Amino acid sequence: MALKYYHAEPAANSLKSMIPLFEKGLEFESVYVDLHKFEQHSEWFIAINPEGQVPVLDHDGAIITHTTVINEYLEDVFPDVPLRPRDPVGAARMRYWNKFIDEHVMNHVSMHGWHRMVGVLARGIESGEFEALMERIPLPDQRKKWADARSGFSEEQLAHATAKVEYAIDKVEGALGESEWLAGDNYTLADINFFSHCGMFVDRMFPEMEVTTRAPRMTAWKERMLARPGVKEALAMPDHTNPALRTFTGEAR
Ligand SMILES: N[C@@H](CCC(=O)N[C@@H](CS)C(=O)NCC(=O)O)C(=O)O
Repeated sequence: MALKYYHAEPAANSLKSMIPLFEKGLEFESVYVDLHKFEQHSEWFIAINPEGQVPVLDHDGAIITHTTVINEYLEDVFPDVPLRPRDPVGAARMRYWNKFIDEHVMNHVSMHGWHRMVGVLARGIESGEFEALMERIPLPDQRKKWADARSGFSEEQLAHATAKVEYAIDKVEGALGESEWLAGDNYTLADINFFSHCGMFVDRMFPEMEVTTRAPRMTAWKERMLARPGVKEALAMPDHTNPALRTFTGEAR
């Protein structure tokens, strides 16, 4: 049994499938893909994932992509440490949250991240070289996202994304008034999903939202997440982000 995990920094999608690997105590070979050097669009990586995105799980040669799919796969193959409720209603609740986060949270937080970080990176690339890099991106939506990040997302796009993030925070805060974890009494893949894409850094990314006062239950939940052994191990993985691009507060450097 050999597991290989291709990933970038421990944040967002790369973190989301790394946490279950650690929670389940699985041994895996970590393969770092350097997004700053566009390795995700290089020939060797496209041969593994034709969509040119991380993360990717290789299990004995079977290639699994997309974090929610990877996490359910890990659950099916390695169920001993469960991160999905075993009863169908609990599993449905968890999947409801995963669908909500994948469709209504992830891309909106990501737009702000790209605006602040990838935009700076993309604007640092000479015209001509940038267009050549764009040609190597297999997914048309992703090509557009890179181009938008370079020119800067519009105020309207960013305001819409902010409203989606605020809606998600309030929804999560409400749910945590009903149960300790998002999908009920147990820590599940839904918590891991929301933490990786939003809960882990939303207070730093949007200080004007005053998240700690607006969402005290979510703030306490974040501490419970940070105390999880798998979360600790995943967050301790190397972070090669160029410090000049680590601008969660958005100041130009
Ligand atoms: N739906 C995919 C999204 C993967 C994704 O957006 N990965 C990002 C990193 S967080 C990526 O590879 N970005 C680089 C690029 O698209 O050029 C998943 O859940 O795995």
